[in-house]
Amino acid sequence: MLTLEQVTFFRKNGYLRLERIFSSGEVEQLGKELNYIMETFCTPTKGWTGAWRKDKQYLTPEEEEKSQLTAIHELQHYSPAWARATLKEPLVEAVSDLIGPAVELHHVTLHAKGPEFGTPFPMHQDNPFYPHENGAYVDAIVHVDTTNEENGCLKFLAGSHSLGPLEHIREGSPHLPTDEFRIEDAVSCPAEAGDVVLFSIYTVHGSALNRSPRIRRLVRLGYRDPANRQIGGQAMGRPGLMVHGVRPKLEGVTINPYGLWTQPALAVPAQTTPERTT
Ligand SMILES: O=C(O)CCC(=O)C(=O)O
Repeated sequence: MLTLEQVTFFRKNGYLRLERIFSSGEVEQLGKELNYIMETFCTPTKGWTGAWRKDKQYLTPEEEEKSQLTAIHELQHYSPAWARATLKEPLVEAVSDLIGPAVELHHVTLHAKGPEFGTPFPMHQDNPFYPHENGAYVDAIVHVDTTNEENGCLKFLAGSHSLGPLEHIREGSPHLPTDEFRIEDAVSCPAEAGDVVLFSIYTVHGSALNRSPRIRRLVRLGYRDPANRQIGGQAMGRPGLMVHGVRPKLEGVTINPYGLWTQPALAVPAQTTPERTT
């Protein structure tokens, strides 16, 4: 599915935009079911916490006060359009070209930035939120809305995935020191509704405020090599849907009748990881 050029771009930069994975009809249905979920089950918050919120790179005091984020996990438990999205053939084929052949869905998370004061995300890796034994893990951001500089598109530090797992500040939501990892140094990755942006669990990324008059809705689908065992954090202990290939047999690892892992203790010491709430 991916061209050699696309694979080379991902290996070098740690991210890759895939155009038009979802048709306009599919995006419309995804947006409709997402709006229902948000209206029915969600309460907006101010977004990620921590001392970074006082850093003028990200927020003025007024913006800090008014910033808004709507988040919810596991949309596939609420809506068939989102259940189908996790299995979308060109998407899972692309992910399998990067970490496959076997690919397991790990989680689904919505980040909807409110209009005018849609909260920014400080530079971070996703690894501290759901650390795994290795880097065979790709996040796929489904763009329900078109993104640009005005509404807080994704921004990446190109090549930063090669740094491997980094220590994060853990006061508030895990994030990197704002003076060392500056959002100004990141490459913007604007995308159209229906596009998907892939990035490594180790790629440093963030996004600025949504200053546009409209909400900005992105949904993250986390995919991993099923042999890459989780160490802690979000969705720990829960096997996911196989979306490409079949589950390999791993020594001592089974799924019990409750649908949860039975597996030997990890050789890697468990890290203290906060539950990701957004
Ligand atoms: O939604 C955004 O703008 C940022 C998303 C993000 O940082 C993440 O999903 O890890």
